[in-house]
Amino acid sequence: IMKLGVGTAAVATAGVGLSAQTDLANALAPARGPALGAALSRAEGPLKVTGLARYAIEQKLPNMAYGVTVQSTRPAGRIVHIDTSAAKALPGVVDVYTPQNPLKLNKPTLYSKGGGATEEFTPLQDDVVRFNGMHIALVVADTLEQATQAASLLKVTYEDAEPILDLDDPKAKPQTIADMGAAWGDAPAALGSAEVKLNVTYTTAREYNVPLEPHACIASWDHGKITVWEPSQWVGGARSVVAEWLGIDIENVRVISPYVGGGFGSKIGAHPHVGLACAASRQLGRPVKVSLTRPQTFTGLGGRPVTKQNLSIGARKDGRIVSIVHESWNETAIDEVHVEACNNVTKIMYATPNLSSRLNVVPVHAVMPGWKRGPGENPSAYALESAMDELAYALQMDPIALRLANWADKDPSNQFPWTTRQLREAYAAGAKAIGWHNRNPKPRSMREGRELIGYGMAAGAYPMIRTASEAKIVFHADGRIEVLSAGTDIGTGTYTILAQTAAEVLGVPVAHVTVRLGDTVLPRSALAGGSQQANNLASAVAKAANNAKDALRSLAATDSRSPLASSKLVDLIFERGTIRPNRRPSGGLSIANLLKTVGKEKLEVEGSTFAADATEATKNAADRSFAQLKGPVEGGLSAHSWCAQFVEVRIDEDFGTVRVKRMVAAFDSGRIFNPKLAESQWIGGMVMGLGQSLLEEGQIDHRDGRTVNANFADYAVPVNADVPEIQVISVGIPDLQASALGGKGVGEIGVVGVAPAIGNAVFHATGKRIRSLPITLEKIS
Ligand code: MCN
Ligand code: MOS
Repeated sequence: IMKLGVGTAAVATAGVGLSAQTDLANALAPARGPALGAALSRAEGPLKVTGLARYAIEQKLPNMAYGVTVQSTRPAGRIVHIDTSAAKALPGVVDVYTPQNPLKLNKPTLYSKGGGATEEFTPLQDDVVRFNGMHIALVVADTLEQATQAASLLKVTYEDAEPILDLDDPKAKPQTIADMGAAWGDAPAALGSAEVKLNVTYTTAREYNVPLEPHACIASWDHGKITVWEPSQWVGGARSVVAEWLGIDIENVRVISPYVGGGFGSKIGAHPHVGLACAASRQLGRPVKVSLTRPQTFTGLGGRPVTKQNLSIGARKDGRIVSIVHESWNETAIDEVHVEACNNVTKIMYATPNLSSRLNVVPVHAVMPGWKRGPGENPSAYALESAMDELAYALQMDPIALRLANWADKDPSNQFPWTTRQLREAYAAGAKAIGWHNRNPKPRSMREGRELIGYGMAAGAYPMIRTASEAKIVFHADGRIEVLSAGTDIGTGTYTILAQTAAEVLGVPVAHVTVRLGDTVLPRSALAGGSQQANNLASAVAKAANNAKDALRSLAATDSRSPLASSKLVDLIFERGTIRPNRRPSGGLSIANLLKTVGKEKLEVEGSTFAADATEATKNAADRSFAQLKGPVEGGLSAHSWCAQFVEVRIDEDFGTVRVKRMVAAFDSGRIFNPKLAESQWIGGMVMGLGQSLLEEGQIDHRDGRTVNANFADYAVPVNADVPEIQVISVGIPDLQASALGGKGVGEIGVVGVAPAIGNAVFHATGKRIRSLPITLEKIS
């Protein structure tokens, strides 16, 4: 019987040396049964809830200065002059950097050009105003209060230019991203002759990631080397960007990120304020901390851009799709390109003989957009799965039956076989749990008192991105076993599942394993993004653990001081923390005792999933840029996680308020390493999808391009009272072609398909089709 509870694994944190390993933790560790797959609580949970977890930006360094960025209040044009005299006259002010007195920063390489940067924008290097909220000055002082006050005293003179503020501005110049389109067959012709046709346009709002821990960093320059404490989903990428900004060798940069208070995509890249902190620290020869305020987290970096998608679907009367014609547009920065790949789901979900898809970006005077959970897949599934519901109603078919009628046996975009696709199982499990077949499918047919009742469903996918990782396991003679990796835990459970993985392979209790993460001095890891870290990194840890078993076996069998000397290697097994000959259950000794007996303080073993012939350069490229990123079709197989989302909504007929009453989703993420954590991930994604559907919308003031609701009061996200009963079901089976341990991505699939399920439910309840997010009451009534 598995005992579940808090603190079941221990964790040592980067640089802090704290350990949560307690008798309690030991008592709660699984008594028997496999460690991987156990529903353990987060290893670092107790440290976080007791305040012992020291986050990156909580480091207290001697002589630290504080930098506050000043942002443009105009959307376009140039800065004529910044008067810094009043600010400089204040006590404690160290310096004020502006385009007139800049800090030198080189332009970093954008991810789409093979670098690690999520924006090329490099503050203070010219006088151009690109958007309202752009960093135009950095004020550095001895205290945060002094810097904040001084920042308020800058007098900026602008020369305005005419801004482009949204997608539909006639002045806007859309650009087609030709190489991200998709086409097969003759989609326009097939559409023209289709028996049933649908042509719909769907839009999504500007959305922000706004993790609870705002973006901030501490940079400490010391004799040609720099250490940066920065909440990061990818320390390797941040490191390469810092090296580029400063024009120094990457070996002289260390990035540390022990804990991350959420990122949701916004902490994959180091953003421009980090560059400012680094350059200021070098200039001043003292540590500099730059924290964005909450409002600045809406403008210092971008979230999911506004998207617009036009979708035409042609079908036969029996429901078989004959053609899909798709075109999308998303906002991007005025002089940079961020593509929201709105065809990612469109092109793989259904077996259509003809498809064409074109992606466009529209430069506007706004902060460079970034990734927000399920970038591409999320808006893609929104349009496609809403349109599928429209088609189901046009054909008078059940929406699930329509989807099954268009089941894709292989990936339609490239004819590659799926690794696993438990989507039929997902439809069935979700439908059963919500009572799908008991509903009356007729719109506006179900009610309770003043409330209209609606049921909606939608499906979705998220790719299994395959990247190589490394890990090291250190066995200490005092019994501690450490797993080391540069990967990060952004609240997902990396600390926990890596301990579980090592424990599983080594046959030791999970509580004996401590995990150290988030530091570029540690072995290279896949980034915590694109739902790729858990599987790719756990594979490397498993490999290291297997290598460790070999190393320990040969130590036990060959060292003359070992009581197991002269055992046959194949006879030695690992069980409950001991190594013993297979046929002698009582003849074991613990790994720690083995090390002691042979006189070793510690044993270090590495594991890597890089190809055996991978050079240092290849490994570095994977660690520092997107150059080596392997997509979901690596090796001629198409690997994805899948979901089927179901919701029940209640709509107040008089007020048009939508309440989501129940959410049920079935997921195929392959083998699950820790059901408690995976469920928490899926539920978190679904709650984010709920916010996207009903609440989240960046509002832009069209007079000056300002983000009006740049705070948690006005940018609404779901609170507990908005969140209904949520049920998640795992229908995955181990997928050994997707990853070495059989898992697929978990972190983002939960946010895919929620918005269309809710929109479809709103239609079912009201008979009104809302084709833009968020679905607010003005749109309903
Ligand atoms: N997991 C599992 N079994 C698997 C795969 C994963 O049990 N087969 C569980 C593990 O607990 C693992 C977690 O799911 O730690 C997430 O794994 P994975 O899907 O590989 O995602 P990453 O580790 O790469 O994390 C990034 C992912 C992304 S891309 C976004 S966006 C997102 C997400 O995670 N941001 C998050 N979930 C988040 N959760 C929190 N709390 N905060 C964020 O910022
Ligand atoms: Mo997730 S948006 O890939 O960090």
